[in-house]
Amino acid sequence: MENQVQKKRIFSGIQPSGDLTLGSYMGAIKNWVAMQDEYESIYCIVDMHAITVRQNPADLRRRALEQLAQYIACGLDPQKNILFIQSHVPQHAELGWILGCYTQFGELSRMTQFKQKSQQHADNITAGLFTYPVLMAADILLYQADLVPVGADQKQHVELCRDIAQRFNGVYSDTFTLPVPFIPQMGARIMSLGNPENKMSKSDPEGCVYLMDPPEVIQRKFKRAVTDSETAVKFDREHKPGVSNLLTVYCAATGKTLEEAEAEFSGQGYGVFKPAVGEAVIELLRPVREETARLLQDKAYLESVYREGARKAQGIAQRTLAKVHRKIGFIAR
Ligand code: ATP
Ligand code: LTN
Repeated sequence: MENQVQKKRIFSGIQPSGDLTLGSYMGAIKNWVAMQDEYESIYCIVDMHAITVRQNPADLRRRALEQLAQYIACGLDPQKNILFIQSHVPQHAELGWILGCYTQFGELSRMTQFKQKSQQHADNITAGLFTYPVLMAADILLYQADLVPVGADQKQHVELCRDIAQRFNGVYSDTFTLPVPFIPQMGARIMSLGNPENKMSKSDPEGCVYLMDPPEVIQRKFKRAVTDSETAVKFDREHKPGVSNLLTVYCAATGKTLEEAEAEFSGQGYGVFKPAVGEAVIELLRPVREETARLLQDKAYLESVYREGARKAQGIAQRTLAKVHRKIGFIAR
C-alpha cells in the first residue's frame, strides 16, 4: 500500500479517429505496457478529441470499443491500469473550459498539428480543432500525471500543457503536477511505408499497418514499401529514409539494436530484408489481433472495464477539479 502511494502517475490517450496502427503501437502503446508495473497508469480513449474532425457516428462507436479491446490485447491489464472513455468523465470538458481561459490564442496558433489538420480539413476548421491542445492539457492535469508517453509528434502539445500548468500554478500557488513527455528512443516516429517523408498515419491505408491487418496484408505492405535504388541495408535517415524506417520498425519489433540488424542483413538485398521486416511485424501483431477478436465477442466484459475505469477516473478527476474551482473563486456546489 505504502509502495502504491509513492508510485508516479502516467496518463496517455489515443483518438478513436481511425483504426490503431503500428505507429501508435510503437510510439505509444508499447511503452504503456512496459511501464504498467512501475507506475500508476491511466489510459484513455479520447473520443472528444476525435470529433474535432467530422466522424461517422457508427464508426466512432465501433472504434472506441475496438480500441479498448486493443489496449487490453496489447497487454494493458484492466486490474492494474485505469482504462476509460473520455466522454464518460465530464470533468475533462469542465477543466478544458477553465484552462482555455489560461491559454493564449498565439500559443494555440503555433501548434504544428493544428496547422496540418486545418490544411487537411480546410472546409471545416472548427473552434474544437483549434482548442484541441487545451482539452489535452485538461486530460493530463486532471490526473496530476508525472509522465505522458507519446510519439514525437505529440511532444509540442505536452510542452504546452506544462506551460499552462506552470502559468496556473504561478497565479494561484501549486495546483498541478508538471508533466514530462516520455518519447521512446526507438519508434518515436514511424514513417509511412508509401512515403517515408511522412509520418505513418491512420488515414493513409497503404502507407500504414493496422494492428488488425491479417498477415498477408502486412506482408504485402512491407514488400511494396518504398526504399531506394541502392542495395545496402544501412541506417541513414537523410539519404535512405525508407530503409532507415524499415530498420527502425524491425528493431522496435524484435528488440535488436540497429548495429545488430545491419549486421544481420549485411550483403543481402532488399528482397530478403523487406519480407523479414514484414515477418517480424506479423509475429508481433498476431497475438494482439487474435486477442482483440476474442475480446470483442465479450461485450459485457468490455462494458464492465470501461464503466469501472470511468468510476475510478472520476474519483481522481473530481478532486483536482474541486481544487481548481476553489482556487479560482467559484462557489462550492
Ligand atoms: P492521425 O494521423 O489521424 O493524426 P495518428 O495515426 O497520428 O492519427 P494518434 O491518435 O494521433 O494517431 O496518435 C496516437 C499516439 O501514437 C500518439 O501518442 C502519437 O504520438 C503516436 N503515434 C501516432 N503515429 C505515430 C507514428 N507514426 N510513429 C510514432 N508514434 C506515433
Ligand atoms: N493528441 C493525442 C491524443 C491525446 C493525448 C491526450 C495523449 C489526447 N489527450 C493526453 C496524451 C495525453 C494524439 O495522439 N493525437
